Amino acid sequence: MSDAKSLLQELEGLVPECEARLDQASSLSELEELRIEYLGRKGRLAKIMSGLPSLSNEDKPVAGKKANEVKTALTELIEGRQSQLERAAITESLSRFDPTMPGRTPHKGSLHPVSLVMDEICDVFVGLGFEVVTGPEVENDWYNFEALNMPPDHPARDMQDTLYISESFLLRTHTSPLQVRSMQEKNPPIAVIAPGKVYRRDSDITHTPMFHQIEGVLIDENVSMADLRGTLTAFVHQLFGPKTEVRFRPSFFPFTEPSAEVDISCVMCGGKGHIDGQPCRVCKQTGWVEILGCGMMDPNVMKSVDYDTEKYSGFAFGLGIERVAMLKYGIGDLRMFFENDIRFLEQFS
Ligand code: 2NM
Repeated sequence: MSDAKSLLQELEGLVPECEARLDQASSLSELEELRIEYLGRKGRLAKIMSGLPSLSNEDKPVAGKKANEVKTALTELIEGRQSQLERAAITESLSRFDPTMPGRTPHKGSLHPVSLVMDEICDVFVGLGFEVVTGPEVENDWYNFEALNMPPDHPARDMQDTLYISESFLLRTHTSPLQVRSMQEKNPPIAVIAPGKVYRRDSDITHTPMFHQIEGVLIDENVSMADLRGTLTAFVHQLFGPKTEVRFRPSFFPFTEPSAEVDISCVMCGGKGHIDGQPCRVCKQTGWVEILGCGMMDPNVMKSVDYDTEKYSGFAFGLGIERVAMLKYGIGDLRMFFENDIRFLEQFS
């Protein structure tokens, strides 16, 4: 049977002994070594406590209680020293911090010019009371063609080379299917714009198989060509400045009748056709550039969504984002948008 008294003495001795050695631990790793020496699984405390089973039954709980007290005291001592060392490390590193050193500017990304122009155009139409709608890029024949006055045998389907996914699914060739969906969901008055990616089987220096469009539609009682003209003129003036001239030329689209194309005075030469005596390459000396297509909704489109063509009329329009972005930023080559050259993209931050 071990001597309870000597075990208790040994236990009590641990605390002042450890305390005396704390100052020698001048780093966190040295302190960790000290912790292991005293509190580790094979440490001093554990070693003393291995004598516990041979104590008498009265002495065991006394020694157990003492052991716990010693363990708490040692832990507190070590943790106290630990926060002391940590604070010292922070103070030390701050003393080496030079607040007068120039900072390193983090690299900041920028929005793609197509996104910038898309956002800007949406903002203008939202300001005019339109709602922005988005939807699937994979469509079926009915939404992409049939509902838009292009039945299966319609020659207008040749106007766009469609990318088919299967017999009945295709990649939308314009964002008009979104307007058809909006019209199905809501009765007039309705004013929506649909921005998004569109796909056509076309690829050369002025065409990419994927590009971006915004199309819009407004339907109410007594909507006229004058409303169309006023709305699109307001839009052009906000996007290109109030001095920009606007002209409407007769054109054709399957979903509108009558239809028109809108030209604006050339943003490069101001409509003069030349710059410093040199011919303007943006408008090819005509003084005008085309920016969008539009027209009054064909009653057949309204019928496909069960709108009352006696009561309602409307206008619709569509434009290509890349084209507008080229005009706005003076970008000469469509391919720039798709190359992701950081030197090009950085210029739009
Ligand atoms: C254009 C030109 C003219 C158009 C028509 C529709 C819809 F879905 F409402 F019928 N959306 N966009 C439209 C009309 C688009 O793009 C040159």
